[in-house]
Amino acid sequence: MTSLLGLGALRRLPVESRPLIRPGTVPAGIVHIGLGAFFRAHQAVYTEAALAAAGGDWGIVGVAPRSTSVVEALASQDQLYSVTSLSANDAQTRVVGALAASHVAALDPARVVALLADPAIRVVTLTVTEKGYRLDPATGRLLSDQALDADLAGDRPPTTVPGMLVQGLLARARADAGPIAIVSCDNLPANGRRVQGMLDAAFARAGHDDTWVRANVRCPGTMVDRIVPASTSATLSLAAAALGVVDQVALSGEPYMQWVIEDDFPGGRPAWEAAGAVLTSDAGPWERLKLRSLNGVHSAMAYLGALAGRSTIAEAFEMPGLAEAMRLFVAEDVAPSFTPPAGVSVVSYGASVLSRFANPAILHRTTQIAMDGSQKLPQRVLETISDRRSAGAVPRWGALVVAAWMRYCRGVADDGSTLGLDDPLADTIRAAIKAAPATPEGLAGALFGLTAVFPPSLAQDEVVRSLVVEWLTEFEKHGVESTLAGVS
Ligand code: CS2
Repeated sequence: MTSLLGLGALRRLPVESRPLIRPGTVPAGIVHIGLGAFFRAHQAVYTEAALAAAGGDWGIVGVAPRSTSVVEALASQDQLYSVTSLSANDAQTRVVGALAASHVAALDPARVVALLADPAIRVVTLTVTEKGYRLDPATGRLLSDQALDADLAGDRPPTTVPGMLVQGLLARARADAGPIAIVSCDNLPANGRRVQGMLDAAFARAGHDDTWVRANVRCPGTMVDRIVPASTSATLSLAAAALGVVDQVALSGEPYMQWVIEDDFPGGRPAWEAAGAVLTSDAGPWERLKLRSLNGVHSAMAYLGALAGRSTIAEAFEMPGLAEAMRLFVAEDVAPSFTPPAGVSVVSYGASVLSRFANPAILHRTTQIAMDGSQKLPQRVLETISDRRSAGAVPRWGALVVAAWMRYCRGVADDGSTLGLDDPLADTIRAAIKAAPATPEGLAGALFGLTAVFPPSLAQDEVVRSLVVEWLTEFEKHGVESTLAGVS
């Protein structure tokens, strides 16, 4: 049997696959919550490159909220794992050495609180997905549920992300352990301000004094970008072939990556700029650019592709008319909806996004991206539509995306096969659809009524509703594939 990746295997790896730093030698300065593929192929890669270029005590302690499998595998591999960058005709595998340790919060919640109160830790980064913040997608307000309220009452170890942060920051204040930055790396709108708002609301609801937090905690906003699909057995085989050892948690992703970070770190930070990140005073324009053009198009392709039986984004890209519809969506609806970063053309950015989505080596499942639509739609599509409506425009392509999501929510593809609805609001969505007539008008009426997703101004907008109903009617009559083939 081939041996496992680990410190002992490093010398036998091909030179170009070895970590950029000596793993296990850099003291921890960052806690990262959410040990998923995206963090390991993005922020960890940037941080390792920053450490290699500029040094610093910025090793990362990874925290998986619940899942034990990645933490167990990492423990058996001395915290090492590999990322393979895949383009159409090239694959480059490299082991990342940025992780100092990893833990499962659910198994040892007190450890997470203690880490946040450790003076050596000066940055907390988060990839906990949109729903992990427990915020209402339409308004950004902190939700109320049993687990969160019990965490905020503070009479048991925390299980939710806001609960971990509140209890960790209270412990840090008691220990007077110094200032810290809490950095969301999720695709939320104005993610820094959302996290700040979440902390403010959580402290207020729990009745805690937040004087220390106001003086010592900053929440810089970020824009994060790299396509990193869920790993499959093919990903692991590719890594094993390149490394000559088994990596049980190998990842693959596109070669492209980008990170724009607001430079507001009261306790210091790694020299991420030495690794190619952009440090700025306002990530907002980058964030809107990426959420509206990249993620908006991604979600559109996921719903349209899945409805038409395409299992990956690259396969969906081949559908006649789809790329053209997406090009028109970006040019006619997204580009005029906001002011992009200086010197950036939204249309050119959109074209480069489409060429990334066409990468045939990236097997990104449409159903993976389709997940959690209720949490994603507002910032990816609805803000574009609202901004265009405020300008008096008719956002036909934005309405196409909303219609695709609504049809997907019915749970049936155009060939009659079942589509799973994986969404925190799945029960509410299913109940609303069931209670409405099975017509395009009925479906639109049921889902526009979801106040957690659609702001009242959009739900009551007759222009938008009739555009959505028109697309739903086309889908019902001809199916998604033929509807798109008619786009020009
Ligand atoms: C995707 C993103 O799963 C999704 O919803 O749209 O994960 C996307 O791949 C990344 O944001 C790309 O940076």
